[in-house]
Amino acid sequence: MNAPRWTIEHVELRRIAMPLVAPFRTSFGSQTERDILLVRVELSDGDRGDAVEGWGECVALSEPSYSPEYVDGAQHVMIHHLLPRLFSAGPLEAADVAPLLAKLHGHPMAKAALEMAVLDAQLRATDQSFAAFLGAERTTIPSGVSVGIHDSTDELLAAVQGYVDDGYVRIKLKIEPGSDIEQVAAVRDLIGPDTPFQVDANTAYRRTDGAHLSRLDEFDLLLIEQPLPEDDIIGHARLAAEVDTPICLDESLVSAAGTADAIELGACEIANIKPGRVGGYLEAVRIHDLCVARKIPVWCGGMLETGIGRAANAALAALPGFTLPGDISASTRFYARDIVTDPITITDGHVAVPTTAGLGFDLDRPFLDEVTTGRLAIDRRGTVSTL
Ligand code: SMG
Ligand code: MG
Repeated sequence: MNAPRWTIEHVELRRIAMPLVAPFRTSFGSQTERDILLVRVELSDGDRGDAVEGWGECVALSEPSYSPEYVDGAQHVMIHHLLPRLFSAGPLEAADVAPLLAKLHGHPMAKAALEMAVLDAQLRATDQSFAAFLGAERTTIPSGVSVGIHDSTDELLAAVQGYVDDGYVRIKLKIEPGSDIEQVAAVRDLIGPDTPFQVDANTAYRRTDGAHLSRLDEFDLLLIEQPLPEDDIIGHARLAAEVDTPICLDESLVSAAGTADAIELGACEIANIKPGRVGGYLEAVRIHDLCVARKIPVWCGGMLETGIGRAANAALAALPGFTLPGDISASTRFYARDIVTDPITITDGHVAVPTTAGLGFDLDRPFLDEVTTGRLAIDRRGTVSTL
């Protein structure tokens, strides 16, 4: 193995505002636009001297409602804690980022975005696609869509019909107490018995809801995602014993070690892998590998990413253990226009795995500038300046 040879010369943190095509409601709140933090790094290569650019996307939401992170906090921890460690580390590569930041607790989404930017730059510099780097051989992946909670069943069914018409091969429905059994029955009736269908509660239920959630068993769902609070691993294990539909964890899985424990305890029959939630794509691969070894099916989750994050997710989801369709819907599912020139599209219900060098996207720079709400530059001495 060659010694790592990249030096982070310069970092830019860019905030963009991306309106959603329609509000997206979950059990924890409604999103109408995304305030997204992008990371741009410039790496220099001691041998050649040319700087190479890479981009990462931080998946933290504007409020700490999905997980403890939020976008202002992610930006703060990057500037004041994470970046100083990376700048002072000397030559590195993407695999070094997580270990260099490991002594700082938490903040997986902020850490993941930094690792992602270094990875993108490194792959571009070595002219390698992310899929090739991962050893992923599939060239297309099945595309699932996540459908929010709607005010009425009629509106919900109209939305689901639209996604079925778009060709999505799997429907995921957000649920919460009071918007679950009846809506699931109506959607199952609409899409018929053969369309893969699953639900996501985003922690909205309690341990005592086992009998209620068992009522979902008759609808032949692929899984129930994160019914209980994220720290309630034993509760999920009990629910998994009580309910026939497999229990899948999302919010609860924040590391490979924790995932292994949840599986051992019987709390995680299926795993949703989200690189941001677990601290980066490389940890996501470790979780994939351990799930394959334990025969736990995995699928790739989504955080309403732009074309940057979605491209990387599509490559990750091409690994062989991703046997269930992920939340890798077309860019137009959430955004009228994306910040890349090659946004994710679906053909016959599938997404093409990117093959270009880097994470697999090409920025639409004029549009990126249009949606930019702020830019900060951070140099190797830690000086922050507004651009
Ligand atoms: O990116 O297609 C997407 C959204 C998938 O439902 C989705 N994500 O809990 O899995 C989840 C949610 C988290 C974000 S909700 C704002
Ligand atoms: Mg989820």
